Amino acid sequence: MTIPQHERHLPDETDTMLRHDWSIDELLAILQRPLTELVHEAQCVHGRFHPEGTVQLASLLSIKTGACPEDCKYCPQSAHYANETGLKRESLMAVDDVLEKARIAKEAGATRFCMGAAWRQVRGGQEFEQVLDMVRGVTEMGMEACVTLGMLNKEQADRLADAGLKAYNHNIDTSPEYYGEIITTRTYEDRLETIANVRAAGITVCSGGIIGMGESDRDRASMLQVLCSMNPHPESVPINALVPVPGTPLGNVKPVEPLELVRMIATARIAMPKSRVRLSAGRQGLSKEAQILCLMAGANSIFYGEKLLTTANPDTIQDLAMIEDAGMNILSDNSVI
Ligand code: SAM
Ligand code: DTB
Ligand code: SF4
Repeated sequence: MTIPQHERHLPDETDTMLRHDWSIDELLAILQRPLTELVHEAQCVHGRFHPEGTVQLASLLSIKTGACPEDCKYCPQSAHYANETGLKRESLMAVDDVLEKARIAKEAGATRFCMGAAWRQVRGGQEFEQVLDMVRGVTEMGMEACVTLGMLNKEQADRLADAGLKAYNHNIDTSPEYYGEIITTRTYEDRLETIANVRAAGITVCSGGIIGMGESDRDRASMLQVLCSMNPHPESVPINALVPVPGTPLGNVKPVEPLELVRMIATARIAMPKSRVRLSAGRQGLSKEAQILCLMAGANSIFYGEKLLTTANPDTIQDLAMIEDAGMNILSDNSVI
């Protein structure tokens, strides 16, 4: 049997066309180009590297909710803001319940199933064994399994790889310069180390960030610079627009202007041509037309299903109609990326 290229994690000839030495200034200049020029260039890059024009549908499930010891200012799951957000904490879900949700997501058309736990880090023991069973179950169903569990050491990454994990999501969230304004309980270095452990285990990397937290354009360019200096580039790059959740320190922040999201996606597409750029949190606040503009600017994946982790996402019927209106095809076979 021929193993698809991306399964082998081997470079192919297009890798020599990828750059890992973009400067912040170069990326900032791209981000600030006249919009139509920027989108045009992103479309050209997208067409060259993704001629199939597919959109990947990734469903999300919060398998352990709330009571997280970290203080990420955007996050409704942090224990630091629990009194204000009123979010109900829930312990780790049973494996069968998770697999039932995965089956429903698959029936609805998802090809990736991403399970998120509000942990600072993975700890060994029964709960981790349960997560490994979830990964095995989702993989056996023929979906790509992705998890996001906080920090991870090498040994844990190896065990997840052995269980069949396709991708690990660990976002850098923002620029190194702005990071201290948003999170104080773990460092940027900690994040990069987890990502390196994931990569070393042969699991694909899903890493991106959030816009709309009060950062500057330069911070956005700097965040992209960190991502595209990784070699290889992260296979998936989620670009989230902040969902301002009442009770979190960023709960009153004005939602990001949709065209800023378009610019961020287009710049990510140009800097990381082969990656799947995911139009992630924040779609509830976007019109269908703004979302289609994001797809035209190079996004080729969305979170699919009525819920993200704790907040709402557009309904599936609406999303399928949007993709059809955009004239794109839904990725139905994970061997094509
Ligand atoms: N605890 C794990 C961690 O932080 O790595 C995994 C779950 S955490 C919720 C995953 C990512 O979701 C965060 O890194 C952040 O980028 C994104 N996120 C969380 N809350 C968000 C919000 N209100 N708006 C946009 N993105 C958000
Ligand atoms: C990512 O970049 N965004 C997702 C996923 N990775 C885990 C999470 C978005 C969370 C939005 C807020 C919530 O629903 O709690
Ligand atoms: Fe915890 Fe992750 Fe939320 Fe930060 S983003 S508070 S680590 S669940």
